[in-house]
Amino acid sequence: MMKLHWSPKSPYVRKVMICLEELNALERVQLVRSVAAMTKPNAQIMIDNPLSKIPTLVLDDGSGLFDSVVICEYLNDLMSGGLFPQSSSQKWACLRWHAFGDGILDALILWRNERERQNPSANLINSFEFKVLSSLDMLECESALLEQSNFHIGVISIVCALGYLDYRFAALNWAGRAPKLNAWYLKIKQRPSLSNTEPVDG
Ligand SMILES: N[C@@H](CCC(=O)N[C@@H](CS)C(=O)NCC(=O)O)C(=O)O
Repeated sequence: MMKLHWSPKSPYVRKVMICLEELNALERVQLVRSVAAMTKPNAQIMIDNPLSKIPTLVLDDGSGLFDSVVICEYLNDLMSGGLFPQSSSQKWACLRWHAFGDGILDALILWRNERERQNPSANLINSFEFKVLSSLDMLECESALLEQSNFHIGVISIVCALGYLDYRFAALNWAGRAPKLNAWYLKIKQRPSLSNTEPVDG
């Protein structure tokens, strides 16, 4: 049985959980609640991943696989899934959205770390906000394309970024800024793999 260093709060872990559910592979993985914080390296995670990040997947042979980008593709291959389209007509749009969603998440995680410090840098906070709002503006322009898209890892990553905005940045009111994107999101978030994995405290 594989083992996943897991948390119900992490948007990157959520990508993996969505893939597992979409691929009908949930029962192949044992979830291990692991706390990962940038300032507190976790010895248990580091046995499997010296970078102390989640998600980390421990394979049946004991080796640790990371990060979420690699784990999701590994699971898709293992289960012969369709979450990583191969035809070039879909592949690059998919991988671009995958990088885009993950990139928004990277900015949000750094933003949250900064705002929780004692003397946050206004420069950094303003820069993260500017990048995230600009990303939302671009996604708003792409909402018709998202609407037409097959369900794949690119869509999963964008949904995880929007879900994390709802969870940790509610005051930003992203939905008010990007109404077409929000209309798409409200529909797609009802898909069981997405509604079952919304971030929660715990
Ligand atoms: N690029 C990584 C990012 C993973 C990541 O940053 N996870 C956070 C939790 S949401 C973490 O483990 N942070 C602990 C740390 O950075 O030390 C991925 O896609 O898996």
